[in-house]
Amino acid sequence: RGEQPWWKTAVVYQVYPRSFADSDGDGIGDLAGLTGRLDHLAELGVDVLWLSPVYPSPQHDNGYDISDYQDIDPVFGDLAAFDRLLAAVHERGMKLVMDLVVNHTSDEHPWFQDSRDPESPKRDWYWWRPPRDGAEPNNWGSFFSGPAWARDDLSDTYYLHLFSPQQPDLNWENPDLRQAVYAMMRWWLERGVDGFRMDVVNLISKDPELPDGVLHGDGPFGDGSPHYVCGPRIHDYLQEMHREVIARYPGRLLTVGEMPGVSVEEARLFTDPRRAELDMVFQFEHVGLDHGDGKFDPRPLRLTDLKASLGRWQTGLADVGWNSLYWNNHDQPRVVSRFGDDGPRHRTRSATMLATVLHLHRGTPYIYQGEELGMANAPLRTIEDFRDIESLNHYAQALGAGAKPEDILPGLQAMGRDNARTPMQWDASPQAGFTTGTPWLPVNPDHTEVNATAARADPDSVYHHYRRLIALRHSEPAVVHGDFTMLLPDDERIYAFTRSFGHTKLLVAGNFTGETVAVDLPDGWEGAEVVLGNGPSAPAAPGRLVLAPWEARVHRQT
Ligand code: ISL
Repeated sequence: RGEQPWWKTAVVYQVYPRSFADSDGDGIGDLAGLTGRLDHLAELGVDVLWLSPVYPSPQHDNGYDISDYQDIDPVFGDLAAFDRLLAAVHERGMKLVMDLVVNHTSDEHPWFQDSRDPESPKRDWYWWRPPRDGAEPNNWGSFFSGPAWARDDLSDTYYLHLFSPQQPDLNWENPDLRQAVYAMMRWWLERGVDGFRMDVVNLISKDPELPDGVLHGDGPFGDGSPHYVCGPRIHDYLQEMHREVIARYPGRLLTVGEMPGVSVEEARLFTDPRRAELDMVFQFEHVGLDHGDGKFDPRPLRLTDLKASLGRWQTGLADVGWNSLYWNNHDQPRVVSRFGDDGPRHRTRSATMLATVLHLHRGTPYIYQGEELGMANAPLRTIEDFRDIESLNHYAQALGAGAKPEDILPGLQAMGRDNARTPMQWDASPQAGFTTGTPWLPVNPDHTEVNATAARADPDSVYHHYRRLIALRHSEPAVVHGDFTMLLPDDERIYAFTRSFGHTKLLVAGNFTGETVAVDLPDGWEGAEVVLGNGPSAPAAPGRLVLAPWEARVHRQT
């Protein structure tokens, strides 16, 4: 197979710095806190730390609204603290990947402040348009409720914001803007960082005509996505970025583009090494399968849909490209609450089953902080419990449209992003060892039982299972390189597949229910060795694959 890129055998761990570890008691996590907890990552065995944004920011979207790309927000520390973190990561043989948020800046970024002046050379760095009939220039809605346009009184024109009004979209049509972004990326790489996770990077190319979107349902907004999701010049921009930045550091970096709405066909183009764009993308299909009419209208997941979706991505990126594998990030509800069972009886079993199934797919797995402990959704009761701009805006908009709180809250409780953002649970002490002060978002009361200290002491914990999964990936080439074949596509209870590499074959099976389930054992697997399981197995039966509630097993033949 020749020389393979290092990131194919790697496991990435995402840190949401606000919620990871607070060293100074202000209730907000920081770089010194994270540096003090790096052994947790090293002992887990992960290879890469992806750090969510730590740049100066008004924090309207917890740092995804950046007002200075080349500094650290004082709430997290300073550049010296960053350099200490980076050195400590490298000392442990790990790499550090930064979040790159260049679809938009904060409205407080000097670029945007300059751009407000119609005569400024930076005017064209953002999307300014005159009013149409005294109102918004087109009918697009924003991701965070309301129109995608805000009016600036200074020039009586509108600017585009696909997210909040405090996150104006950058105009990538402008070559000077692109060069400024590349220079900034090189500055971080010279400082020693090892790559970038690129926020909504498939939205950076817009059709400059900015045509109206098609209206659907009874909402006021048109769907602008055909005009900015994987827009007309997206591949040009990413190839240019690769030439100007990434190619200068051959073999060293990891790049992953976050891409809502990306298709398998497009992902093949983005991740084909011969095209020199990105190493991998985050796609969203599998985390949209339990959405009804929008993400805040949840419906139960059908396991057959999950298998069809992930199976299609496995096949689609088998010969060219590479998958990224994730259940969780800072925008998604906790997977044990979502696709597993977070009750006391099944939490460990279902969390470890979900981990096993995901990590045995072909691709690079991403673990979101606390996932390795089986952390669950937050007990968010009233709207006062929410902090996230997306949830608060959705609530206000739905109330305004006449909905009642009791109709809006269940969707927010199930899907709201604050579920993922409660503080990391280090121990059973009152603030879970996260802070000595008052945390910005309350710690989950279940931390008395679900925490890193307890998990380390228990060989059967979710934590030790993740550790074993990572070790298996590092020692068994079939996990990294093996071909993927889905089994039982029509079964609603068991997720099963094989991986084969040379003479080695793995059979992976996970029970997605709270009952014992038996299916026919595929030919040739009778009596095969179990290389990894998540607890006591159901009694075996000849010719049958029997799985206890939420059981997962990896069998191997050589
Ligand atoms: O959760 C979502 C809204 O319904 C997603 O669509 C999410 O907004 C989208 O995946 C983009 O996410 C990224 O960019 C946002 C930021 O708020 C998210 O935290 C970030 O991951 C804007 O920068």
